[in-house]
Amino acid sequence: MSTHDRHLRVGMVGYAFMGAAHSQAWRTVNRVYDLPARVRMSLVCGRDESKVADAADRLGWDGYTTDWRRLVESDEIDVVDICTPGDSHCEIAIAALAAGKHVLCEKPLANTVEEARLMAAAAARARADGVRAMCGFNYRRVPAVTMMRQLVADGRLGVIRHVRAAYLQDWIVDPQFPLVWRLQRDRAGSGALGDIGAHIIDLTQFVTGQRISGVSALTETFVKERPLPTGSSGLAAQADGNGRATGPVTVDDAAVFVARLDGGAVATYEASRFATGRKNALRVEINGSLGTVVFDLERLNELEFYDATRPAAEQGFTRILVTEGEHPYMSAWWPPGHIIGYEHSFTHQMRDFVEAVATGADPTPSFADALQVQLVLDAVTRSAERGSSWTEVTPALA
Ligand code: SOE
Repeated sequence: MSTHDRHLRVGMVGYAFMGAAHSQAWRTVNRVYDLPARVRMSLVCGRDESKVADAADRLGWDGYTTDWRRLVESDEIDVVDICTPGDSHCEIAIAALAAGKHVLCEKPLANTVEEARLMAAAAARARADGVRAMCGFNYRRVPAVTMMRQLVADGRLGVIRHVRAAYLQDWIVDPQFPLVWRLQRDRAGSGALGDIGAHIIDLTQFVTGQRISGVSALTETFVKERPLPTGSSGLAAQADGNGRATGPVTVDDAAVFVARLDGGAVATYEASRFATGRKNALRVEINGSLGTVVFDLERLNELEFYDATRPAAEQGFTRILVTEGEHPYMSAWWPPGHIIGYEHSFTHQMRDFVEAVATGADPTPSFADALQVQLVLDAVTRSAERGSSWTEVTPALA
């Protein structure tokens, strides 16, 4: 059997926004990349039969089920892809790993540190049997972000002094925007902090190779009561027409913190859903002794680089167009100069995951890496609860 005859049969749980993004990537990955295994989009799972049947058809899945346990235990499935809200990650992932399935789980890994620890332990146990697990922090796989990491690793920035990261959205500025699951602690774990703050925590640790060791934080919930949703409870939800039925918002709308990284850098982080006009604005700037690098998701094909080692007369920020075959992930796409978008980061994620699973390598970020992000989220929450007091990030092995 040639390596190309090897198939990985994927079962995906959840089919909303993230499920659609993952489906697009599963559909595309073998068309773009030459990989040691072929993906089969075997089964998609959701609770509502008519909706999941429609999703299977629309997103390109061979079949559907309304029972995630059936999917996880099926002999016809090799990989379980978890795209549900955070409150079900732990149960599904642990059951899938115990059933010998490789697992890809959306971020943040879990709703609590306790769950994340259980998941990381289950992944470590399953690894001994050749089972692999990875958490889906897709922005690592934007080529400009991967290149940023390479610049740091190659020493082009020298000693990292500052990390400045912000992830800003504005989709709940309107107080009439309904109480969707992302605004409920029991479903989502936290608000802007875990949903988008987790991305910049992971991204900056990935790029710098340093881990956040302590934080001082504050969080705020600006709108404390919201109308209950009708119909969809996702990002496209509408408020209840009569405007009377409301419920409490139990998560943060914004989280701001300063941090120390274990390699000596100091950092600022801001995650907000109340940054009017900022739709999905993720910006990271890193200042080192030899240079600065800047990434802006709204211009994701570019990197700004200031190289302080160049002759004084030639110094200044250079705009690098990260679209060439020399750049990470890019040679398989289009001819030079052709840009890519948000969805490509998921294709790159599937590329790396499939390759790792097929070759027996360890995919990253591992569940242990994602547990460390969870520990940072937890330190931020604890610091904010205690009036921004300095809070060390608990070591993963504690
Ligand atoms: C909603 O805030 C959201 O879809 C996040 O859940 C994603 O992780 C992020 O990529 C875009 O915004």
